[in-house]
Amino acid sequence: MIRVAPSLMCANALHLQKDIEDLDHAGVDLFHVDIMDGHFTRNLAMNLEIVTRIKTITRTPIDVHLMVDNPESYLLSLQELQVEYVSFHIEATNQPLRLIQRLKAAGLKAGIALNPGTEVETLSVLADNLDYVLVMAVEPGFTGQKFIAGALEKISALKRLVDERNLSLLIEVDGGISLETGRRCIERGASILVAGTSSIFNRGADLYSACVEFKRQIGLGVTDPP
Ligand code: S6P
Ligand code: MG
Repeated sequence: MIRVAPSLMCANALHLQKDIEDLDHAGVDLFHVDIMDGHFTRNLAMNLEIVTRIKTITRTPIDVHLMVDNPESYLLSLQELQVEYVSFHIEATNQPLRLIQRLKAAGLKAGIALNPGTEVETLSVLADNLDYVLVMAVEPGFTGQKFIAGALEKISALKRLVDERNLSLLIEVDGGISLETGRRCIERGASILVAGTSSIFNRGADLYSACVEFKRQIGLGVTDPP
């Protein structure tokens, strides 16, 4: 099953609630929420306060992507907020296994994100403990960047790992996902596509139609509008 996770960093902050409602009507699977600290990446995006508000208007699972130093310090708050998925960057911690175990003990799905320059082999001893891996197809920090083709080989390498070890971990891809790059990621074994400016938010159409059309064109079933 392929899941579509719109990145709410790409939504219009002036009408975030309307955008979330439109995306929910279009039948998205997850909401991808980027949290940055200005240190790990040179930008700021969404924060825990916004996640609290988002949780009051949707039941769609929240997929938090932590692009922060010291991701351990966010654990308690994310647990209290009852978000469903949390990924942190392996480049940001010295004790990834410990953090994975803590996330899972808290009842959250645990993922590790890989910067474009980080090899899949880094995950070799961790993969069995993970619910998902987030492959960055752009350098973290900004929307609207070009898809880095090297991400495709990383997806294939992860898929081989999954098959060899009979793992159930999901492969999520984030950055520069368009119809074309999204299809190529699916062919390689990706199962969650982060949809941003390249796929739905800058398509010109209203957001509901853009999302429905993206799902249809990428080969996913589309639920009828309510
Ligand atoms: C980038 C962030 C992403 C973006 C998304 C934007 O640092 O992690 O989640 O929001 O990639 O999509 P696009 O299509 O503009 O690259
Ligand atoms: Mg992200």
